[in-house]
Amino acid sequence: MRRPAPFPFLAAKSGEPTPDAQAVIVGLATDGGVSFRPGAVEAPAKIREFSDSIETWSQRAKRDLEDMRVVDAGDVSSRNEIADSIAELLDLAPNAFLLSIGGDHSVTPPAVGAVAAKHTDLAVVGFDAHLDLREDYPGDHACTYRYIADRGVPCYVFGPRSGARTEWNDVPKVLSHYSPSLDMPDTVRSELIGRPVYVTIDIDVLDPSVAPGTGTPEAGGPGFNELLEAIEALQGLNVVACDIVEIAPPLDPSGITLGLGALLARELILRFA
Ligand SMILES: [Mn+2]
Repeated sequence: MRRPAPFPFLAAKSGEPTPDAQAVIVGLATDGGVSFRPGAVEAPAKIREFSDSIETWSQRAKRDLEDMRVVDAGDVSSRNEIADSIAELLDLAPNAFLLSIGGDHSVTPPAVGAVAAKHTDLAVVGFDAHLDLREDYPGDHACTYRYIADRGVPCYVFGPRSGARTEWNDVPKVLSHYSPSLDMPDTVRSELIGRPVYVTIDIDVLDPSVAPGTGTPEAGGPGFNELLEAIEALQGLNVVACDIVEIAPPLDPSGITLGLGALLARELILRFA
């Protein structure tokens, strides 16, 4: 069950996706999987609000959202409904690029499951400060890549600098690639060429000085431009869907992280739709 957003993301039209939509935005407004500080449930609405403060034109992408058919399909507010809702959106607009705005990182496994059902041979590229390879955890946003890999979808994760000893030990068994750097080696790129790709961006991959408004910040991360460069380096791959997760508006009183999230959402649509 989706409910319409009170106002749509920048330059998007509120409503149901049409077959000719180039991009579909959906909010996954749930944070029941957090282990520490909640608040990500508010991110879809707040990122839409902040999107009003940025331009539709991107000087980096040399493209304007106003020239595109972008639909904002509203919000899903229960994790149990994510898979069905995304399957429905992919049926309505099979050729559209899908951008999900979370929510905590526990929204990603069901979203990936729905996308993998439509796009065989799907691979996941993750940007994250955390390994998220726990087998189970009170807040299961710490199990994200484990759950996805258990479903047979390979995970390539960039940026982790935090994990329990057991998680580090499991890296070679569970992940198809891991690197602290955001740069994608040619060997990984050649594995991904020709297959559909889902990109999940946990905002805590960034240094907390850049993106402080998140539940489990981890010092020692890259800046925003490095993330944009890593995303731009994915062009040429068949990126069919992305998500942005773990922005927590109550922890972002200045709005730095929300403004950054809105920019990131715009760039993803302009690059991949
Ligand atoms: Mn994380």
